[in-house]
Amino acid sequence: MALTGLEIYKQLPKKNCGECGVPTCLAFAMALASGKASLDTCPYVTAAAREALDSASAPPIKAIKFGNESVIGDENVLFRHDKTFYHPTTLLIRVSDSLSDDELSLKLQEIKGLEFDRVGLHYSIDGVAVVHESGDAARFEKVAGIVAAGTEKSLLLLSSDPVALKAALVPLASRKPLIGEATEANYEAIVNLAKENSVPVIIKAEGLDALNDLVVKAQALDYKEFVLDPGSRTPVETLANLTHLRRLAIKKKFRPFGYPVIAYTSQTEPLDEIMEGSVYVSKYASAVVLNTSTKAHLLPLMTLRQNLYTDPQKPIQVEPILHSVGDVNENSPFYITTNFSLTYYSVEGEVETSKIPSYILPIDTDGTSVLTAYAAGKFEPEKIAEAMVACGIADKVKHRNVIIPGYVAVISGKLAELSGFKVIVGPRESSGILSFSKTLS
Ligand code: B12
Repeated sequence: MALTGLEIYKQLPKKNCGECGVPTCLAFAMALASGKASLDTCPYVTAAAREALDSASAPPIKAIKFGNESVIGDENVLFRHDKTFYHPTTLLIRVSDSLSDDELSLKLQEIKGLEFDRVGLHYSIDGVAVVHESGDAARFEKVAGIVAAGTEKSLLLLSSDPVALKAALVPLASRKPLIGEATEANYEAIVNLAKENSVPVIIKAEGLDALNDLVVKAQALDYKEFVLDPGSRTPVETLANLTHLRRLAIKKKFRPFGYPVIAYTSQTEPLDEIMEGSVYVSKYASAVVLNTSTKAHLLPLMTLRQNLYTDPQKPIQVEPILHSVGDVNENSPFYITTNFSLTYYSVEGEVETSKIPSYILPIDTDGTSVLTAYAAGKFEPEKIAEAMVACGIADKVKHRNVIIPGYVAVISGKLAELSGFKVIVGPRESSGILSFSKTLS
């Protein structure tokens, strides 16, 4: 359980020096208890007090790092609107060691192709989970080696046989894979294997009570790089467990559950599987292992993930400079929009579809949509006219036409006056740009 402010205060030096940025040790203790301060800012805390206060100052969910820059956990809130989410769910594709060499090579090829660009961001799968199902330790080791050679992504090596797991892990230890799974039956061997190789390990038990008991026993081995698996494999049970685990970790600061959680999809139909994966990405899996490696299935899941893990207070933006679409020339149409990525790429996509090489100038509206920016005074004719001069459009085109979004038709008169350009009011929705573009010329 989390310590109260007064319990923390008892451990502090009580100098009231203010060097932590808070005037008194009591106020500092209260800030620590509510997770708003870090113990590191107290220059006089003793080692003994630090040890005692560890649970109060540690984040509610430990950050676990593995593989190729995968970081999971370290979340502080239940809902994104409470603050923000930090570490997007790591998505791993399951590869069984029962696949033949040909099937394996096809699967790896498919995984390699899982790269997407959307709204100016690059999406990709984070890792591959090699699952020991063949019953043959040598095959598991071989498949793990082939997968490691075939991808630079993060690795998860999954076997409940400590001997097989060791054989696969040792040659790949420098890749820092996540390993699993430590169960009641094998946890000493597997947690110690993880500890010897400094890799994180999955602790798996059926249900939350058993998981709590096993985590406590595993922690007694003096290792804490854990990822939790509550054992459920149906969507309803998994969702319930993920929700309980996240609530207990964040709301109750229940330390045995202060680790990231992994979930495995169970549905065999790809679209059902993606729906299931979407549930786990939304609430509250830190990592999800999926069967499908088909691009069309995974893109919606990655889009959902990107939406959830985007801080709405910091919208994704494009650079507010003159952009060229296609092989522009002095007759190219000139469009104005905002630098909110979603807005810009909606417009850019349609302009590209029109196949008319065009200029687009996104105005710096702090990444807000057309009407949000207009309502907030960030899409004013004065600002647009200034940006038009700054980007030098008058030297790039011989016409003097500027196309503005239909939603802000109201600014056309003032913009024409300030810029000296003829203002053409475009359609309200970007989907109208294709037919609108045919009326130009
Ligand atoms: Co707001 N907000 N909002 N908002 N918000 C809305 C825009 C709206 C319409 C809600 C309403 O009252 N009905 C009003 C604006 C009213 C008006 O002026 N008519 C509104 C208001 C009033 C505000 C606030 C001023 C409220 C307040 O504080 N009093 C604040 C301002 C914040 C600030 O910066 N100070 C505000 C705040 C917000 C938040 C919560 C922060 C988010 C902002 C997210 C963001 O912009 N990054 C927000 C949202 C999400 C919205 C909402 C729900 C959606 C906006 C959006 O993302 N649209 C709208 C309501 C709605 O539209 N349903 C209200 C999607 C993008 C892609 O649309 O930029 O318009 P878009 O682009 C489309 C078209 O315009 C067109 O293509 C795109 C696709 O069709 N297009 C074209 C774009 N560029 C171009 C260029 C050309 C040449 C052409 C032809 C077409």
